[in-house]
Amino acid sequence: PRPLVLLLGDQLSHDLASLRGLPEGGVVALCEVAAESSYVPHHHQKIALILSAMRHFATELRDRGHRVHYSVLDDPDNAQTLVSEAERLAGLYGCDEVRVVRPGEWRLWQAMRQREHAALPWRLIEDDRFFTTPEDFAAWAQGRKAPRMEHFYRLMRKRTGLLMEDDQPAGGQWNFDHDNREPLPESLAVPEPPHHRHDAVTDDVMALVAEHFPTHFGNLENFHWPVTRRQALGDLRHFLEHLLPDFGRFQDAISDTDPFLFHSRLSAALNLGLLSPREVCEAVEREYREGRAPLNSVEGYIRQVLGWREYVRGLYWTRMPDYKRRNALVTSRGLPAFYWSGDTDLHCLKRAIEMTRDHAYAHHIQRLMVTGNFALLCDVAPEALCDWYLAVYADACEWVELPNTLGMVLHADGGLMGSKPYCASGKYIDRMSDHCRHCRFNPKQVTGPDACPFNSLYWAFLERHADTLSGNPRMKLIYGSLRRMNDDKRAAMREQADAFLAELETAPAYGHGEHL
Ligand code: DLZ
Repeated sequence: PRPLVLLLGDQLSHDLASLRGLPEGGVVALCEVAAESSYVPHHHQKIALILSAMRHFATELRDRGHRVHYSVLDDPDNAQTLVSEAERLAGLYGCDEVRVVRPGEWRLWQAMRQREHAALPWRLIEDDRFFTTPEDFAAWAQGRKAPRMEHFYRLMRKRTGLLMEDDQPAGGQWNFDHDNREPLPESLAVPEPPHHRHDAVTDDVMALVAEHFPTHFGNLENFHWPVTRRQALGDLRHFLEHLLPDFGRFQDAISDTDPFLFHSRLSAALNLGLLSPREVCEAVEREYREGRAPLNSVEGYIRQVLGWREYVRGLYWTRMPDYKRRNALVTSRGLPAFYWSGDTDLHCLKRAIEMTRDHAYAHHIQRLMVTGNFALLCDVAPEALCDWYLAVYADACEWVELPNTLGMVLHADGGLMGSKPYCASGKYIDRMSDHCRHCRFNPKQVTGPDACPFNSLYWAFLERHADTLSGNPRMKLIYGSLRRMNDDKRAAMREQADAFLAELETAPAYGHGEHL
């Protein structure tokens, strides 16, 4: 056989299954294609990261003796979609099959599966860089009425032995979240994040991105993503030494000035394949075993990577393509226009969007409780919000972005990702952040000209969706409070929220306008 191995932009791992046992004469192809950079208006830094990492990886493969074809975006012969470009190259090199590892999106998986029995057959290979395969997950989920991450996570702990002492969890508990909810103190020194020097490859790619995608969101000024495994390992070391010990306790805190706090920001390197989830979890566990990091930090981190990350991937592959069409709360509002500009008086939203624009990053709790929560409370349609998250975050691949946005943030999957929606009022944001003191709205007021809009939106959301949500046992308390409110107060809140929503401008869908 003379295979062409197609490597995608998020398959940059030297131990990738399709690279193993490659026969003499096999060709490895990496393809920059217009179709992948434009199906959503990806952030400048996301495109620059992926293309620079692909170009560096191609060089590493050549250094290891592989025969590599690298298609650049502006090659006039480039067929500009992954499937057609791979087939063009297979013809060019006289290859008799195309091999590819399961991509990170159902859209591509489907397109590739349709070619399995073509004259030039495609061979699809399982991705074994994760702790589980979609098949494993399906077997676990089968017959469970309500699959829950917590059960899955415990099984994964037992299976891998991570943070286990014999058959018991380290420290006698599976979960230390109650220690992980500290707001930030008045003053706090956060370590400087690692900066990587841009080499000529990254500079070239940055110029290409500025030239080809001038209307896409974001800027390139703060580009510090690791574009090689070596740099990613440097970021991992930085996280272990400087951030992990405090990661846990400040995990849910939000700062008006610091976009990163004690978060690892390893998700982009993990999702592109520069780091493996196993090596990251093992390194984090070692910090606990050797007494350098507390268990609440270490367990909290491992739960993200071993629990949530694998769980969302399992849900994605076992529920697609139906999952993407779920809209349990039947919402239809377009994306608020200020998600593309940051131009809003709601200070928490303004800062989360500005940080996203400047870094192609916001941490979990900003994504969930600020931009996500606001969209939930405004009945933004799942598709509109999901496309935004997929576009603006450097770490966003659909397998992880979709369950997190459609499921966890918008509760549109009817409760597979979370047993209740993560809706919250301005009071919660005030407790966990220092945004409100810079904001013209008052988080303690529900109605009136100075009231924080999150408050009336929150109660109006609960009212609007009472049919779907009030029977949920985890929502009982809050619906009790709503019922005890007198009618006048409820009417005033509803009016305040309706007036706000009536003024809220929405952005045109992608492809119908400019995104700056
Ligand atoms: C996101 C992205 C972009 C912007 N460009 C490319 C590309 O030119 N070539 C490529 O192979 N992959 C790219 N990607 C990543 C793919 O979109 C990603 O591999 C699939 O969506 C599956 O996760």
